[in-house]
Amino acid sequence: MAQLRALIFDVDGTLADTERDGHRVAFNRAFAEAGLDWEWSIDLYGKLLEVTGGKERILFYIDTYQPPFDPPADLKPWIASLHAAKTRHYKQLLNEGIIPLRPGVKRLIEEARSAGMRLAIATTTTPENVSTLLETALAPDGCDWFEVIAAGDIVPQKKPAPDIYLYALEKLNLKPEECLAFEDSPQGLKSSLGAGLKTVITLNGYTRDHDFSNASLVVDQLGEADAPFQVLSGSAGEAHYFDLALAQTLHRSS
Ligand code: XBP
Ligand code: MG
Repeated sequence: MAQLRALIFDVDGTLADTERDGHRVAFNRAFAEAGLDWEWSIDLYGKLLEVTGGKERILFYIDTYQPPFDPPADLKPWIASLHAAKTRHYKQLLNEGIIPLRPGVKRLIEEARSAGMRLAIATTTTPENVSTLLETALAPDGCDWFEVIAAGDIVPQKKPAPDIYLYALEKLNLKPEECLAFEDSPQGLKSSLGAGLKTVITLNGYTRDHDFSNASLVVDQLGEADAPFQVLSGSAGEAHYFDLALAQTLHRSS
């Protein structure tokens, strides 16, 4: 039986609840700045999350909700510059400190670090979004806590394809059976499972009604000693919150 050597974390929805009050707001600010009358409501954004990646999400929105849209320039570079403005607004929101890490995230990462567990990130979002979140919400040197930060356009296909997890595994030089992944979405779970990783799901407002039956454990949050998690599926034994001992137990179980 392989030893557990690394924890690999998704970012949006898993480390922090970034989508509704972060990414969505940043997209809307970029649209307004560009003189567009597009407004992504909380409900509409839930539907748009089906498509991962901000540039891909804008293209999907144009195709589905705005035809026939006549872009002011070539579509791809125009979307790229609109998306760059969105990234600027998103980082500004993070710098305002309005989006904290989810319960238990910092505690688990600190525990894993002290125990010598290797840490990695596998996300669809833009690399500078990840570093800004880690530096503002985790620790000023938070990026250095992760051996591999696999993010954005570095792989051919975004989640639900397994590419980003396979990339992280390759950089870690580890096999999937030596790692445990943390995700929040069906697209993320498909990606991590596709790379052969056992996966823990922490649900959020946008993902709580989805099917996660193939996950090793589904909880509402990682939880804290004084704020226990709720187990939605799988077994957490006697645990009331997610710690490294539970990660080891899940990793060992078939
Ligand atoms: C979530 C996503 C991302 C963000 C937007 O990624 O789908 O697209 O919503 O990020 P994950 P960008 O859960 O894998 O972290 O606009 O920077 O693409
Ligand atoms: Mg996610």
